[in-house]
Amino acid sequence: MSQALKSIAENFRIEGEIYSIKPLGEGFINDTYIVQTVGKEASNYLFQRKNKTIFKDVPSMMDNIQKITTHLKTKIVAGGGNPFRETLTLIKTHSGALYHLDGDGEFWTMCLFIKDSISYDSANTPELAYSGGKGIGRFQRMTSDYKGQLVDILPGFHNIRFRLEQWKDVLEKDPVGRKSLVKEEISWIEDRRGEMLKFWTLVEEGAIPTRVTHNDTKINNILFNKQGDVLCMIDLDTVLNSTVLNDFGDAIRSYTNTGLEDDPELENVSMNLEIFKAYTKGYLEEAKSFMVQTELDYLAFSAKYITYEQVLRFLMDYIAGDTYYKIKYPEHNLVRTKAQFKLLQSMEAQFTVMRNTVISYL
Ligand code: ADP
Ligand code: GN1
Ligand code: MG
Repeated sequence: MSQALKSIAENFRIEGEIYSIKPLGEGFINDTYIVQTVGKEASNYLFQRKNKTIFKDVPSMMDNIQKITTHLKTKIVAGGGNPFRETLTLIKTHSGALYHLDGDGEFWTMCLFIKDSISYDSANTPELAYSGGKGIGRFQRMTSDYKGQLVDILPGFHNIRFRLEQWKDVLEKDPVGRKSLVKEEISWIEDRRGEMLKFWTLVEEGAIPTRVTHNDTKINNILFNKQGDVLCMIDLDTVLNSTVLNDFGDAIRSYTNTGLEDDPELENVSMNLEIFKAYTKGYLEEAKSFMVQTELDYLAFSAKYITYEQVLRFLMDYIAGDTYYKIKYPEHNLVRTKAQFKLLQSMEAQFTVMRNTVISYL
């Protein structure tokens, strides 16, 4: 175990003696560890070095998380649930802060590790997808009456107008000379910009309302118990006010993919309609009570929107020289781009059925 990591972890109010710190998870952004302790109150903790290049205001991010988890805990307790399993519990430092700033200017945070929980990298069964749909639907329903302010810690995160401005900039700069290698991929973005901007205009004009949203609902950001029922949403770094449709769309992008997000074998990738149906059913059972008609009208479209956005973000990072996402090999962002585009095409081919599925669950 690294003594440097141990001495940082000891700044937090943990129970027991630290005996191990190990890397955890497949996240692309933060560095994540599990801290295990021994002793009378032995426990496990999730310990993270936040990516300060991406999260430019970690203190506000942690305040957002504390506000939302506190709101959720009140509701969970009122409903007879377990507030330490059904949402995250942040662990403060000895001085009462929600993060520790180390000598190198890095931000560290900690929360309780929820024992006997499972996260998946793919949704293998409709039952799991149904449960996941209920999970984000419940998270959104329970936060739909939140009256406090959240800081917009990632301005323009799922705003395609903003993303297309970044895109223009990257294409103009072409910093590593990759633009000429991806002419066809660039046309995928350009061909669809109109319909994507039309959707976002509805959000800008308020026809689609903004609410508390998670903004990173891929399947490994939700915990299940061993029976396959949902426990809670995790990875709350991106909680902010946006449209709930992005949460639905991002989950569909992740759950329904028959291949991997970065599958090099494109024939593996497609949208599994059975998984889509199950997720949508679970989601709407929890969420339709607070949604307005325009949200319901665009629910199926949101899957295409977020998948398009992901194609754009991966391709943009490839052209930019791989500055945002962690990569495992040089062409990784291009492989991700192609796999996500294949998924988008599969959604486009099945879009009528997707819309009819939504209508059938209303
Ligand atoms: P990243 O930002 O790197 O994606 P996450 O917060 O999603 O980090 O954590 C990475 C993985 O660690 C998750 O996919 C999940 O498997 C596990 N995990 C995260 N938080 C908890 C928790 N509180 N309890 C149990 N497991 C967790
Ligand atoms: C990132 O942190 P992680 O791995 O859960 C990214 C998401 C992307 C996702 C693609 C803050 O999520 O927006 O959809 O990768 N998070 C951030 O897998 O950019
Ligand atoms: Mg994560």
